[in-house]
Amino acid sequence: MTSKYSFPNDFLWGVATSSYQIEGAHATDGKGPSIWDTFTQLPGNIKNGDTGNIACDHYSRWKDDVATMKDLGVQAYRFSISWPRVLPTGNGPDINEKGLAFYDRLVDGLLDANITPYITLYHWDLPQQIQNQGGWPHRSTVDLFVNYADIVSKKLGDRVKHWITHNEPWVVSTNGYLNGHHAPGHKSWGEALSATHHLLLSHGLAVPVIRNNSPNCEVGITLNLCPAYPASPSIADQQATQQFDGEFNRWFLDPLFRGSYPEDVLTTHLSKKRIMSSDLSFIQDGDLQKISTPIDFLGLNYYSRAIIRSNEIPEEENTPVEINPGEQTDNGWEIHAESLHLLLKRLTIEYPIEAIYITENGAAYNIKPNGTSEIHDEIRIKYIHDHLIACYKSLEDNVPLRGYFVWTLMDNFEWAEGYGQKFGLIHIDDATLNRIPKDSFHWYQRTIANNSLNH
Ligand code: IFM
Repeated sequence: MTSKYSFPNDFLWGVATSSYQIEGAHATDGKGPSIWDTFTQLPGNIKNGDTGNIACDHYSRWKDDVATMKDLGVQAYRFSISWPRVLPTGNGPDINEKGLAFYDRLVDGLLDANITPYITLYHWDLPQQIQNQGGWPHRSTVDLFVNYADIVSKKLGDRVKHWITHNEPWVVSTNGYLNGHHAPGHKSWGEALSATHHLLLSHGLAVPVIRNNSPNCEVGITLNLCPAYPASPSIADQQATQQFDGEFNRWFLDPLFRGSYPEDVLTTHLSKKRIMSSDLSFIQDGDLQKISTPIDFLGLNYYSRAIIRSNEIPEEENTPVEINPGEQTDNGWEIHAESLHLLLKRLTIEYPIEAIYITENGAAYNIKPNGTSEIHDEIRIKYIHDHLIACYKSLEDNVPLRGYFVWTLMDNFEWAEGYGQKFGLIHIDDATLNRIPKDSFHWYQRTIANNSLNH
């Protein structure tokens, strides 16, 4: 690093997307239904009744999108594979060759454009048929995922050398099986905890399979982590913060990097009767060893921190709140870049993590074109700029941070929020699906070209 905010020469700049959020269904090419196809059809689940049926139509427009990424100058593109596009019922050997061919062409197109593919195998679009058989709370889904990982890595592993098994297992289990905000919309502690375990187990079992099919590759998993701070110094707030950290962060980090679930969280689940100890039989002998199979990197998705106020503060401890949330993005997430720096340091101190990529970071700002074909989103530029400073400081602190992927390339289907929340560097015209690069696109382009924030 030579001048202030110049990044190391091998620092990787990228953008990220996911299949259901951008591709569009194109079911006539053989894709089977996913749980999101089902969930979005049910009235009331998604704002404005939006669906991913068309999304950004990336499935048809991928060549133009790759050309745009080349123009942006990114060295890497993180995208996900739609499991039911490859295996319509979720199970092999019933492969949809047209679906697999789509990703084959995309990988070749990226490599021709000098963009390294980073593939996420599971970004939430579970084949509906697997959900019909019980979904992630059922152990049978583990083997089905490993089989799917095997098929995809066999086909693409000669060219793809960076693999992410799962995206944000916390969201899959919590939003999918505990609070019902996401597909399949269930509400059960028992299901949520067993889903988490099976997601992690399927990750651990897929790692050696992918390595075998893709010589000299890197394999990791992406977690969304959220640093937590007590709103006041009261004991109750500190305990609630420890509990939040346990459920949100350590429940995933500990099994992956230490081979055990955090005892304090298990005790809380049992004492609050969220689950009975007999129900924990989904954790079988040897599972944690498999889950903690060493990996090459951790993918970190960072957006915000949490400020925790206990709802059980005893009268004598009624300490006034000392930390209040600061400015927020348009979806109400507090902007706190320094927490990313502190989180990165904590990860390297507390866990044996070889390398980290920021696999997602970005902001929802719902700015529309102003009548011209320009979108002035300085606030997104500031958000990304400040988080890159946090990355820079982390590199100075010797965090093994290898790269940064903006979430996201283009405005897309933001799950239960529909198309209302816009995280993209590129605006998509609702009527024509034409792509319009925002000011943040041009700013990121200069940042990559200079490998630096000094421009
Ligand atoms: O859009 C999502 C993405 O699919 C997973 N991480 C968070 C993003 C913003 O909510």
